Amino acid sequence: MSYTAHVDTFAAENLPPRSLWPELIFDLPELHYPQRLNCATELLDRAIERGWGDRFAIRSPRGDLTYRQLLELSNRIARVLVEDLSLIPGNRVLLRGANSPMMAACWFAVMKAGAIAVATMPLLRAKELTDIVTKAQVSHALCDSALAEELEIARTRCDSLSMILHFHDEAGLESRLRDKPADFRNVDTAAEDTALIAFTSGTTGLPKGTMHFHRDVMAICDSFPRSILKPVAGDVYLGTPPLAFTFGLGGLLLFPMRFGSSTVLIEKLTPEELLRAVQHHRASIVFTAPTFYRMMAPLAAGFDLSSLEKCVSAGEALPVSTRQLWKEATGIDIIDGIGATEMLHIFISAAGADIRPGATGRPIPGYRARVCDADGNTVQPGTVGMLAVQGPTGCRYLADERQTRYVRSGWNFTGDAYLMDEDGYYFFQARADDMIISAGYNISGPEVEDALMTHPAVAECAVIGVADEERGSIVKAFVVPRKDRAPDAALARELQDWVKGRLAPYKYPRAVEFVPTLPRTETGKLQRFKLRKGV
Ligand code: 3UK
Repeated sequence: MSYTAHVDTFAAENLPPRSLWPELIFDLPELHYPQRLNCATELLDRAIERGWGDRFAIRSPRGDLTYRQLLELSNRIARVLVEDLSLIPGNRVLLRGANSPMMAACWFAVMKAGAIAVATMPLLRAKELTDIVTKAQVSHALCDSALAEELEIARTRCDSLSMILHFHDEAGLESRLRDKPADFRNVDTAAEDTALIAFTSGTTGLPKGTMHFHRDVMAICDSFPRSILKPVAGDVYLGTPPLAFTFGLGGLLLFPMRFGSSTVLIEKLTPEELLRAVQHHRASIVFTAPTFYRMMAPLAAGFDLSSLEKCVSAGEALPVSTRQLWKEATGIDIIDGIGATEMLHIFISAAGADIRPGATGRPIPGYRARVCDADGNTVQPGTVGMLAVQGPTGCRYLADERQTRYVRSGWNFTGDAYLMDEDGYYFFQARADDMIISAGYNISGPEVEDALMTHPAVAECAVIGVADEERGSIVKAFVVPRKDRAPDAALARELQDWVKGRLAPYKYPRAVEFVPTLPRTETGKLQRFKLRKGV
């Protein structure tokens, strides 16, 4: 590792041993990168060399930045980090803020300085921040002044964290930028130097930190967008996932920058606000979660969405009924894609004529996948098993024993039950922990949800197994009814009959509970474990 540019060698020391890494494949010529690579040089400095300096890189309610302005702002922030806060290459820098131009510039500044970005979800509280700061031994933090409080509490519990600077604060980071020159010499990092540590929340245990290299950042830009999204320079990207979630980092920052497009960064969006923003900014590409498409569909007619061309959905399975509702409302067939923090971004997807409703798609060029039995052997097409994937990116947990659970025999096991058909299309079944075993039958919670969601009275729903003396578990549905339907026993019966008419009858929900909302993460994922625990 003598070629590393990291002076602080924490990352290299805490990577899993190479023998526990997944096998990495670089089949495609566009995924061959030089040994020395800094993703900020590639995505930002190069953009100016390509003549994109005067194009808008970022648009936002806080103002717009051209590529040149974004470069200069990032350079100044990098200087503050290095000259004022004694940052050295390899240090971990926590980034805390909702999506904004400043958050994006801070991310690039950290890359330029050869440090490691640890971006955190805006809603995290002191306890969660403490766990992350401690685990990643974070030394510096750049934090939106509006979110300062919880981080200050965390700081009192974290010895490693010595420097916090607030942005969106004239007395904070902004005051230091004024007298900094607008140039900066990027640290000449190695392609395999860690660029970011992305934490995955999970439902149990301490958060896991996934370590990704400068090369990985480029690899996601040169796979999903090139083969599936097929972007053009005039594209305008917009969406909801936070930059702290790698779905958002890729879709709302890295991909647009790779292709000279612009991105709209807005701090918080409701479904209605997202539609209004598409109309206002004439967005052509939207990234969001399935539930957002579902909630936007009935509102879409009230907006001019003529600029919209491509809609990407990830984070959880896209119900067929949601795909249909969105297509009826806008004429657009959603691009579903499964990604994971461990893999950095999407690895199975399909667009255009390749879309098959109900399927996530096929492994995207650069990646390969298979469906395995409990021993890790590939099963026949049409058989449900565990999904395993390989590609140019993969799982490397920061000092974590769970590495050997995710990576086995060189393959990444995402924890998802999948089925591959004869044509090589991959059909999501359930998270392994969301499979319900009732009276000896294997029932996929999401499959029952899909069936329920085709009923016109169902706005949203979640299906789990609850303990039952006789059957082991029974299927229980939590249903958010549409406003115009009374949540009563008659509706519950109607829904049960609806499922019986569409799926094998043993899958119908024996219990139905009506609720006003469902518990979801900041990234739009259903928290079925909360329903199981009854919290
Ligand atoms: C589930 C899906 C069915 C699946 C992510 C795109 O979601 C992302 O990362 P996370 O680490 O969660 C990973 C898990 O989420 N999942 C995601 N997408 C789909 N299930 N269909 C889908 N389309 O269980 C997976 O193992 O939060 C998504 C890009 C980057 C990401 N980090």
